[in-house]
Amino acid sequence: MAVLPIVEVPDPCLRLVSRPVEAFDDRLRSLIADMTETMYNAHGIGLAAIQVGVDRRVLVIDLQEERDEEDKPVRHPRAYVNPEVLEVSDEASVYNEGCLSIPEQYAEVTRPARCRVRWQDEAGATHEGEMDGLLATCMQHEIDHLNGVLFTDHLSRLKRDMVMRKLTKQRKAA
Ligand code: GNR
Ligand code: NI
Repeated sequence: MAVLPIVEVPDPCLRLVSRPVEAFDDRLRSLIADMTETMYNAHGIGLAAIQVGVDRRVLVIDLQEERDEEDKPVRHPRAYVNPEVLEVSDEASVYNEGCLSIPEQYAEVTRPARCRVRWQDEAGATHEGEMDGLLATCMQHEIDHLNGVLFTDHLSRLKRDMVMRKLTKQRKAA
């Protein structure tokens, strides 16, 4: 397992449409292991392969909502290969989103509150499930990455410009 460097804006690779996974082999499992380690190391709750420079339709999610006796997050990493949104709710929800590729910037994004998703696991078996709450938000954020879309694309031009200006300012200060 390895912590991989995370690609940040304005790297053009974040705008690529990732390609489906065809081979469910050791290389895929090694990519998933590295992505999982990279996500935890960066204190993220999700990560898409393109964020480590790999244009394949793979993502990992672990909301880490559960805590142990020492108040440390309990880990339940899940990998989603070739995920597809089948259906979304009319009801929307708003969440203050962040992205490891747009470091330390946050903004409220409105998305469908629930979604029905089909995906494959690392062995190629197909699963389907209804998601809500933070999982639905995170899943839609990650699937957006597979299509070259960032959370800032859901904001008004004014708010998007504000986020990008703050990022530039913060990078100059660092
Ligand atoms: O760590 C992350 N937190 C987060 C918070 C709200 C909505 C989405 C996310 S995903 C983000 C990690 C990331 O950039 N995944 O692509
Ligand atoms: Ni992101």
